Amino acid sequence: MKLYIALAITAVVLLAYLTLAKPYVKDSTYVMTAPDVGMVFFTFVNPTPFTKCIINAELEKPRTAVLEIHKTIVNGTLVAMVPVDEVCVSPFSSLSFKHFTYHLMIYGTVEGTIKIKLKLNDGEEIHFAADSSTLEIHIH
Ligand SMILES: [Cu+2]
Repeated sequence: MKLYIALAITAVVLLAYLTLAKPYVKDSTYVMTAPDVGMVFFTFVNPTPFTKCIINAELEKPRTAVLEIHKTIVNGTLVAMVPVDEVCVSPFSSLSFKHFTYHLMIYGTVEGTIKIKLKLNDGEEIHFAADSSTLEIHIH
C-alpha cells in the first residue's frame, strides 16, 4: 500500500514537472564582429517532453538593429552563413548557439545589454537578455 502511494506521488510530481517545465535560455552573450554586424550566442534548454522549434528571433531592445537566425556551414575551407526558418530542439535536450553552428545574426548597431524575444512554433515566447562579450571572433 505504501509503495502504491509513493508511486502515485511520484507520478503526480513527474506530471506536474512535465506540465510546468518550459524551455529557457542560458549563457547568453553577443559579440560585434564589425561596427554594425554581430552574433548572439546562447544555450537553448528544452526540459519538456516535446520538440521545440525556434521560428523567429526579434530584438526587443534596442530597436536600432534586427536579428536573423543563421547557421554556419563549413565545407572544407569554405565557411558560409545561411538564414534558417527554424531550429528544432529535441525533448529533454539542449542546443548551443555558437560561432560555427546556429547563431543569431545582429544587423545594426547595438551596445550594452540587449533584449531578445524568441518565438516558438507552439506560440510560446522566450525573453532573454545578452551582454556584450569581449570574445575574439575571426571570420574569414
Ligand atoms: Cu550569421
